[in-house]
Parts: sequence; C-alpha cells; structure tokens
Amino acid sequence: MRAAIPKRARLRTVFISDLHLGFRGCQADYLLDFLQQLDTAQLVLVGDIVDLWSLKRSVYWPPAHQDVVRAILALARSGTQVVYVPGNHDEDLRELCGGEIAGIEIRRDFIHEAADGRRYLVLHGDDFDGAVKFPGLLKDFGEWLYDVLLWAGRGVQAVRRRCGFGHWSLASWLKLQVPDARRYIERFEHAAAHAALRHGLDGVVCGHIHRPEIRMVDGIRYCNDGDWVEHCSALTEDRHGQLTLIRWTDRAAVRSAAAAEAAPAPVAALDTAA
Ligand SMILES: [Mn+2]
Repeated sequence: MRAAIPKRARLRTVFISDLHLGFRGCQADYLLDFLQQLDTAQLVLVGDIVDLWSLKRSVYWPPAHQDVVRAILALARSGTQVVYVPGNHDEDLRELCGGEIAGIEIRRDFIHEAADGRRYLVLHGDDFDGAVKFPGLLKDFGEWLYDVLLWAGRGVQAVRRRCGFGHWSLASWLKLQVPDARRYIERFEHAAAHAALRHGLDGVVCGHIHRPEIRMVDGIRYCNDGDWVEHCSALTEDRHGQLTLIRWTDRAAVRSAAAAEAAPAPVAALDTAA
C-alpha cells in the first residue's frame, strides 16, 4: 500500500533541507520516492542539498543521487517554482545568490508569505552557529561522531527492516539522550525565533540541526523541516497556509524496503492535515 500525496490536495509550498547528496548518509531512495509523487506550486530547498564538504573528502555520487537531482530539475521544468537557499555544506553556491540556474532561483534567505498572510523568515540556519556557541573542537569531534553514528545506525536499520520494524534513527535517539545536545537544540531554536522577531515576522523556517519541529518559541512559529539523513521529513504548506510536518518513512513503502520485506508495513500518517 502506498500513500501518495493526493492530486486534489495540491500543496502550495514544500520545504526540504539537509538532503546531503554526495554523502553516504543521504536516504536517496525515500527522497526520490517523495519527489516523484510531489505536487506542489513551490519547492524550497533550504540548504545542505549537495554535501560539498563530504564530496571534497571523497567522491561519492551513486545513480540514486543523480536521480534526485534529475527529479528536482524535472519539477522545475514542469512548472514548480523551485528556490534554492544554500546552507553551510553547499556554501560555495552562496556566490550565486541572486542568480538562477536551470530555472532554479538561488537566494541567501527570503521572506515567505503564506496563504493565511503569515510571514516567515526562510534561511538554512548555520547563521545561528555563532549565537549557540558550540566550541570549534567539539564541533569537529561532533561531525566525526555523527558520521560514525550514521554508519552504525545503518546496521541497526538493516536489522530492524528484516525484523519488520519501521524507520528509526540511532543518531537522532542518541542526541536526545545527551543533555548538551538538547541545550544546543534549544539555544538554536531561540536564536532562530529571535531573528524572525527582529524582522517583525510571524515565524521562521529553517533546517541545519536535523531536528524536524513545529512549535511556538517566544511567540514565534519555529518550523524546522528536518533532514533526509535521519528523519526523511518535509514541511508542507496547504492552500490555506496550514503548515504540517510529514515523515516520508511513515508514508511510503520504498522499493528497496518493499523488496526486503515479505509484507509491506502499515502506513501511518504523522501529520494532522489531510
Ligand atoms: Mn547545515
């Protein structure tokens, strides 16, 4: 059974970030399945789309990653307005901000006006790294540890799939067990909310910390679209301006997973909107 995005409920905007194409941790199968079913007027790529840091360390570009790029270009060609806001892992592309490539608009940040008139500051979120004061050495160690956790997590994931369990992220779970990581997330959320507040806006849409979330922070709607390394999440806006987080691992039976399992897992939708 496959939960497609219904055509009649065409989305107004979809925000995705932290795809990390070119990095082994990218869940390209889920991402491709999501993009192929997507019917949205606007698609916003909120940074860390191509992981140039990882590609500079070692070149990794499997066909599935190329297919993701093709799927995004196909959406742009078929009338979806695609906006790309580069993040820190693809910051080389920030030089192109204000320009356009293959019909895709490149922006450093921008203000998104939702259908209900609410205005959101859209940016990747590494801008707040200074505000949350994460020590440099710890940051490098954190990135190395994150790679190791994702690698270990893939082993756990393979076993869970064979046992018929759903998607689960070791790295995501561990981060919640570490008080420092929780404090980092909270400080990031406050810094992001205050940036929107300073601009007199209603909310902020960002990514960067791989933590999908919609909640009120200091009177500001804080929306984080998550990532496609751990959570396979997207932030969607319907034609009434309602924002919803979806987890594609809960919505789709991916080809590789379907092949590995005798019976497909039941589909459970996390989102509230139809
Ligand atoms: Mn980032």
